[in-house]
Amino acid sequence: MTTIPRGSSAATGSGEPFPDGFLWGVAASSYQIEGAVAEDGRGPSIWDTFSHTPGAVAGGDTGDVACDHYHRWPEDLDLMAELGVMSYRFSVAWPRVMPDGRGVNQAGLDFYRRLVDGLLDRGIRPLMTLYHWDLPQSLDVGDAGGWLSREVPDRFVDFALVLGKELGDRVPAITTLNEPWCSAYLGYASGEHAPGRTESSLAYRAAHHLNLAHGRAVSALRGVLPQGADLSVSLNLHQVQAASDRPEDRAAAEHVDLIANRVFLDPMFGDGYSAELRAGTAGLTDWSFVHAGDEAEIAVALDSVGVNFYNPSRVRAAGGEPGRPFPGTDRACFVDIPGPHTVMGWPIVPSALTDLLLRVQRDVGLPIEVTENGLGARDVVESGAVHDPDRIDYLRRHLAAVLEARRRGAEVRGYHVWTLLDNFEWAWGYDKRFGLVHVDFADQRRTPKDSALWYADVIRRNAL
Ligand code: GCO
Repeated sequence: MTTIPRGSSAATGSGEPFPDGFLWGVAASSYQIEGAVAEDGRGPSIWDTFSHTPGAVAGGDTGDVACDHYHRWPEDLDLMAELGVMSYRFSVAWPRVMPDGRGVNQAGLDFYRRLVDGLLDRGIRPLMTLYHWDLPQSLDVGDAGGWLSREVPDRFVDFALVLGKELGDRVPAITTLNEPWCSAYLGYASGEHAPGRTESSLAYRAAHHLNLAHGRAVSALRGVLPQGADLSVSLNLHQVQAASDRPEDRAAAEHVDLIANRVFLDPMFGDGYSAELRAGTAGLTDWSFVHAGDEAEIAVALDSVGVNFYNPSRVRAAGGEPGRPFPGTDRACFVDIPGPHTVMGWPIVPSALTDLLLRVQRDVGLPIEVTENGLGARDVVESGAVHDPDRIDYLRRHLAAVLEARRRGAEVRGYHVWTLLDNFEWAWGYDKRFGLVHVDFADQRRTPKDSALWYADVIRRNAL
């Protein structure tokens, strides 16, 4: 049993208060923490397949064991309770509940019922993510499988309804998709994520079917959830900057905003796929996979919106000096942003979070929760403690950015640190640690870092 050392707090705050009722949370996802990948009837996901593909993940790491959260969840929920966490954003492993994407595995469903009841027993609000990338492998067969298939949105509705009927009476908040941009563009254009496809044009078909799955699931859930259920989607919108004032660089930034952000925002919250988007991608796709009525099905009413943010992006027009292509297009390349960076190579620019939250307030106009924000580092345990001042500084500055966005009109009602436990960081494996709590993957020992003590103090005082 891990306990939070009493009395030791990383630092006293500046005193800037958050509003009464502000939701302080942590976020995680099934494949990154659960392990037990073949236990109690769980079937394989596309991430089981991908992580076992030689060369796909740093160090050959997989989610086979991860944080063993499938067995250790009571201890982990106790840790959250000790920190004073009020909201836990977790995701459901689709293949644990529906191993072949069609039949229900009651043992898998029972795990999530125990987890949810454990959260409620500890006074922690469950925020359930339906899809955090672990698509059942059985739904990704052949070249036109997975999110390229028009059948998968309906399988997703089946999955959403199983969870809605089983847990809808006790889970007050459900978010349909986590970062559909990653699923579509990293999964089908760059190949950095499962299923590892590398054709830019495929990303748009996948993005559309993810949008369709989202809209259809929300409509279906409305029919089985109690009044007052909060339905949302969690987006990692790019806060994208032009590398210069040159017209071609500004055009590249606008193009990236179109294909990476508005490809989701416009159909979900606006008026469908714009003529600008269709024209801007004419070289890659004809959008014939969008059927009559699809856009109306996607534009369903939501109750809130989740924003995942780590850093802004900066792009220039493609061509000229070499650079990392932006997934899904041959018209833009990433360029670096000068200044401090994390070990992930991500720039630290808290003001970009303020700008993004104000954009979401303007373009979406729903209550906002920051559903992910955190710092990856290479933390080490020294004499039973983990000193992570960089993470404390990162979190403090981004929470200050949330306060600034609130001051300027963004209705931000909650914030979730990514993440409670060091875990499987996708293609980076276990080398990059985002947790408030250090995990020794050799013996699963949990050690709260200084940032956990600092966060507990912020929660207690409801102030920076
Ligand atoms: C994401 C995912 C998380 C990551 C986290 C750190 O945003 O990519 O939702 O699963 O682990 O963001 O990269």
